[in-house]
Amino acid sequence: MRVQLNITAVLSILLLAGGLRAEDGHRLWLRYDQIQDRQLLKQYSLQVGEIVVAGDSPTLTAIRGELHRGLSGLLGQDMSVVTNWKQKSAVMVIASTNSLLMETVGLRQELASLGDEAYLIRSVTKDNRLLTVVASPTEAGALYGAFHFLRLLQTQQNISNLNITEQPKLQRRILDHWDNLDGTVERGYAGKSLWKWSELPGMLDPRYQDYARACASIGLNGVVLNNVNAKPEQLATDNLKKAAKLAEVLRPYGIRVYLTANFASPKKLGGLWTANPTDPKARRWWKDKVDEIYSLIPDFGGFLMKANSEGQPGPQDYKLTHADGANMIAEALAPHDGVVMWRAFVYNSSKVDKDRAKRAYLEFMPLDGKFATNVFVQVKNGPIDFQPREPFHPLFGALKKTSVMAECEITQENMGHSTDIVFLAPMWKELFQSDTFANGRGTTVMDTLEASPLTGIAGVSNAGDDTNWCGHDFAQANWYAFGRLAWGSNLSSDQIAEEWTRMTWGSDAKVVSTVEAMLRGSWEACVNYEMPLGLHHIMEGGGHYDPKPGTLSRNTPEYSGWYYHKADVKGIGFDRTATGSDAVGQYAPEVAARFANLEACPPELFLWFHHVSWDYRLKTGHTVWEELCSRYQAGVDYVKEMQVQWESLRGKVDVDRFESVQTKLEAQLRHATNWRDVCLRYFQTVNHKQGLKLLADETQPKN
Ligand code: GCV
Repeated sequence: MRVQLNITAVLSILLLAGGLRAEDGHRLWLRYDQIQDRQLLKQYSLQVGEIVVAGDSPTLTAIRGELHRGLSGLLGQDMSVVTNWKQKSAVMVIASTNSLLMETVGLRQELASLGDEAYLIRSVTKDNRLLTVVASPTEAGALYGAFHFLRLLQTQQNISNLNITEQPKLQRRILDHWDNLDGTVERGYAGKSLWKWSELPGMLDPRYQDYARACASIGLNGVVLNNVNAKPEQLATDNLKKAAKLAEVLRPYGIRVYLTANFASPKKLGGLWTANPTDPKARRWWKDKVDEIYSLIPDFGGFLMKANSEGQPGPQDYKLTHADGANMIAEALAPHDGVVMWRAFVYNSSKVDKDRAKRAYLEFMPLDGKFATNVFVQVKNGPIDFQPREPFHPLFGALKKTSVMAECEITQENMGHSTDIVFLAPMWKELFQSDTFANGRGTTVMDTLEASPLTGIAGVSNAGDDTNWCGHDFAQANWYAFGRLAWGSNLSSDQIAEEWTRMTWGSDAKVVSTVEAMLRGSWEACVNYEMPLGLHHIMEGGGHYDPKPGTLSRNTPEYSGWYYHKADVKGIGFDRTATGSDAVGQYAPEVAARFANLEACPPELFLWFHHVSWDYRLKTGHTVWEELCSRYQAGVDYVKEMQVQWESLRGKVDVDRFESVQTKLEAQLRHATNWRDVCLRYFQTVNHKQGLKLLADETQPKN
């Protein structure tokens, strides 16, 4: 034991001497370690000088605290924070259009033209002194600007001639937590819930503030605290007081709290005999409950609702529509400026729907224009359910008179949980850039979100109470990327990966290029080793981690692999063209034509839309069977390559995180190999094809 301690101590000293301190991932991308490049350090120190933040408010205190912490860490000296400019240079924060400081720097007009939460960062020379001005009409905008300025130093940018203006494209940028009151997290792979309901409201975990800092640093401004499979007790007064305490911690960081609500709450919590929206007592109950919430949380954002979906109660229980249900709740929220985010994630048993992908469109299109103005319809990225790859949801661009927000999944429910490295920025970019043709060519999904009367986006959080927040050090990149993209940033996936890497792992050139390279193709690799060529939903039904392509349940075919791939001796794939379910018919004609055409359909979505012979020859030159084999293999090979890449960083990143990632990569290889082997072997039992030379011998599917 004694020897062990000594070794640990020596190791720590060696690590520190080499500039690698022990790390546990807790600091996320806000590490603020001292800049190693001496010349840059000197230059930055001269340019930054001092920190000027005038005024007093919780948000200004947060800005002061963050700049002090960040700049002191990065510059390796205790940076002074003052209210008046004294030195040769300064970083000055202005958080209102009426500040005296703003007169000094002459930015009044420009600032007045900026929208809420927007900010600018300018290098200004005044009386031979250099100012870096971070200015916004709002305190929240100033906070985002302060984080942006810190990011410039963290990523080692030139800060001499700054002329930056930033404005979020979407108003509500929200993290949805599927957290339960008992501390469990549905589809959570990073420990238990961050919210310690049993300790609240008396005790406040310091991590709440760190969570708020992390979210604000990437521009997120809302959090749904609890699971969409909502317990009515979440709205009980005791729990609301706890939520109010969390709201207090998050508020200075520009983050509003939202809750999910169980539609049957008037009955189950309020003791009424019905939750029917036509019943005045039920309507009254919601009004009173909402008033109570606002008395505790004055800036409460509103409710997220999962209704008549996967067994949850809803207005259809009373033969009413989603609009009837949503509008009742919207009416209660309207006087307080709250919103309802009503989910479009609905599907029926296969007795009703031969293709569950069509259900949301069928139910929601007839309701277009019938929702109250403070209702969003929240639409998942694709028409099934957070599969590794899906085409964009046909409701994007189709709902013309309804506010639509997108729902993405950050937690890797179907992509290796917190075991696999899967960088999701490329998936979200693919979604946002998909052309809906809603108003002619070039109307992307992001365009439709921006054009919506209310605008917003939500991501299902991957954060839990694990020390490193996300279970896998690399999974933090998805939280980061989601925030950056939700803001509406035009950065490429590579640029986001680079930012995150520099902030999280340091700026050593080899580390940056290697981590970036690993991230770059990791999503495509996961698609390949799990469900390539448009295959989907062939995972096992409980944990959604392992493959289970071969099932066909009599009672619930929609939960069986076969329902989705329909493989038989002749062919494979789900025919969603006019000869099949005609799900393509739910897209704009130009999109439908592309998806429906065998030649034009992107190979990545081929088996999503088409049932073809195993011998059908794709544009790649391979038959479908050959292409499947080669893609499964490519996915596995990518993981092997990541192992080699990671190994090359031994000694260049801290030991703890190095080893943790290394162990996870070993598990990822087992996971990927298992998917490849189980799926190919199963398909081979169906098509009786010979194993292919394309696969290495040890992995060749056997007859
Ligand atoms: C919160 C999928 C998940 C469920 C999730 C549901 C939803 O079906 O497996 O865990 O429930 O989506 O989004 O409501």
